[in-house]
Amino acid sequence: MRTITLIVICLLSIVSISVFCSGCKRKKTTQTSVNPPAQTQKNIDYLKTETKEQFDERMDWWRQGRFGMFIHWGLYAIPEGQWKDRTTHGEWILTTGQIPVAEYEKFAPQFNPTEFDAAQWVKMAKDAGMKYIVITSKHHDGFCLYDSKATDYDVIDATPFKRDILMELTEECNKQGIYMCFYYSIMDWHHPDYLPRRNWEDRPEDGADFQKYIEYMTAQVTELVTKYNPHILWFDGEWEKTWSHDEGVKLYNHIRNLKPDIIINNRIDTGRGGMGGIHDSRKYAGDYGTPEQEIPATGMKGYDWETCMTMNRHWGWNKNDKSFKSSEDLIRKLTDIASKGGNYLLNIGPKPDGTFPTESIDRLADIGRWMKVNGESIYGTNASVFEKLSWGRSTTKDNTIYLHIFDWPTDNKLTVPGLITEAAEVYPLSNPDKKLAVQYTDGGATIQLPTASPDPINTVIAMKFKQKPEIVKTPQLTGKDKFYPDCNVEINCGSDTVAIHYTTDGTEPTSSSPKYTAPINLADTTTIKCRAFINSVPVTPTATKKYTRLTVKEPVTGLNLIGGLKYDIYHGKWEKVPDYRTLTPAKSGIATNIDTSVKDIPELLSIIFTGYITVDKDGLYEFSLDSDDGSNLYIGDELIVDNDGMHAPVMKSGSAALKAGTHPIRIEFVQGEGGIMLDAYFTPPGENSQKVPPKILFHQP
Ligand code: FHN
Repeated sequence: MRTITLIVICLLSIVSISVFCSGCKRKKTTQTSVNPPAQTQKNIDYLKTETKEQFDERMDWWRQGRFGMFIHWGLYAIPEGQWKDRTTHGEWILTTGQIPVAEYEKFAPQFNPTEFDAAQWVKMAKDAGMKYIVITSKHHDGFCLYDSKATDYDVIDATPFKRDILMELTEECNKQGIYMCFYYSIMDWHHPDYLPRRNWEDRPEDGADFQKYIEYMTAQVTELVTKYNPHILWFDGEWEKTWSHDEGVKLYNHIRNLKPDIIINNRIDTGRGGMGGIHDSRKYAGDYGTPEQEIPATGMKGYDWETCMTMNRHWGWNKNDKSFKSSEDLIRKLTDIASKGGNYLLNIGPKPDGTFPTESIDRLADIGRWMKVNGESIYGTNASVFEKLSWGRSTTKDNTIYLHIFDWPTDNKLTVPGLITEAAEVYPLSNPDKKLAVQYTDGGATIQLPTASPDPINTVIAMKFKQKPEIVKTPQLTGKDKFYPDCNVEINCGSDTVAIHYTTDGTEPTSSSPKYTAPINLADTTTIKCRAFINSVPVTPTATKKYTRLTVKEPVTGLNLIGGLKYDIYHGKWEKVPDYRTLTPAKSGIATNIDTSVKDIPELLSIIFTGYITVDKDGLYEFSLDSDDGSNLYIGDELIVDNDGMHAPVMKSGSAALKAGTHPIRIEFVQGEGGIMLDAYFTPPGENSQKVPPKILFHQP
């Protein structure tokens, strides 16, 4: 009898370890979520109330830091990228390997990274010159690298390791002066209430309640913030249709009310705009843009942004992936990003034993050696003041310009185009005592470099000025390229001390052409060419811009109008707006707003809105469509906004010249699979951009 009892007890204990009920922790609580922290929960809408000064103060340490370590670590490290006969998996292996959740859970008892050493990890980040660490607290697989009260699918309850990895890292970061930050995935392939399911898996959707999942996620985010006090919450996995802009805003404010100075990336909301990292036309929640595996060609003017990037091809550990970027490539990418005003979040995928890949360790050490000498040319810098430098990049800080030389000039003479202010001193950061000679000519400077490059990867030269240096740039012409009835054009080249000469007949400007002294008024279609001169010597390329005066559209009269636009919905799968004249609508009616609220199915449809718009004054109207997927806007038969095709949320605009009165309008929308969104904005003459209000939309009965 005794033996049988013992066997039964052992069996029961094995069963209880291998089957995880997310949302409850057998040993500690029967609740599906933690109690909210016992504190007065304020309810401030930070998106509406935070001032620019407050925002700048909150972002300052991050802007100073410029460089961080990303860490993707979890159960997905156990298979090391291999599942059955495929060896190219990474952190997505549950999905890319189509591993049933119950099967995937078996990795948990194998997770025992005995070599994990928080002090060593943090020191490697610090020695590499990194100022913050963002680690996956929970990736898409739902497994938590910390002691969560909301689930037993975590490192304490589900693995033999039983140590709170995030707490050990947090304590070590606090000790070594590194900002500890957490990645958290909204998408959760493990939690029974998360939707949608993977289309290949066998777990039923019946009974799943996404609102319950939101409560679970909110509880986890709350415990992460209140127990570990992270400096950033780095959200991800926001792109599936069950997550919404409204939920993103709500969660953003919830977190800010818990910890007002925390920074939150833009993937908490739905404004990421794909891998480009930011949807720059509408205020979404989130403090900075998150381009991934790419560096925006000209940065993101007016936005904070951070490029996250792998060292090889995988975020999570893959033992077969040896395609690590070189240290030179990584240092130059860091420089390129900083020269465009961004941060660099460089990823490590630790091994199952808790060590970093050797290749990563070597690159961190190389980067650290470069940063030790040149870090001041990265930390707290702003984007380059130059348009393009053939030999490298530039960063700026206060009255210092840093020149990052990738390609050493064969004659050892470095041309700095457009610089017309003399520097007080010029020297290599690797040898500040070695002052360099500079020659200043019209519209530029030439630095006499040493005969050999001190650092072939990137030698940094500092140019220190007594006052803000003046840089002459190719003249910029203001104003939209379409106008009505007239427009004023301003020209700027970054300096008030040089002459800009221009023409309006399409000919090349010379020093004898009219000098720009005040805005140029245009009443007809005109091409302006302009160029900067010093002592009659041209010092910039010529800038050209054509301004087109639109033909004004006369209103239609004699109509019997009723409020609202007619709409027709067509079902089908298209890559662009279909030719709906050949189709039969599945549903028709009258719409008050131009949006997708009339939809009768969630995806694979097209909606056509037709009717009239009534405007109260003559002038130029800019229309914009913000949509996921495609959309077009016509006034009469003219296509004004072309935002067609399958894409993440993106806004496109166009202009029309309208006389006061009523004009025919048509909006076409097409939706593939996934996220769905349509908003229409317009900017009447002399007003700000605003949603097209229902009161100016009509149809004929
Ligand atoms: O799906 C994730 C991916 O696994 C990884 O975490 C990257 C890192 O930014 N984010 C998502 C893909 O955009």
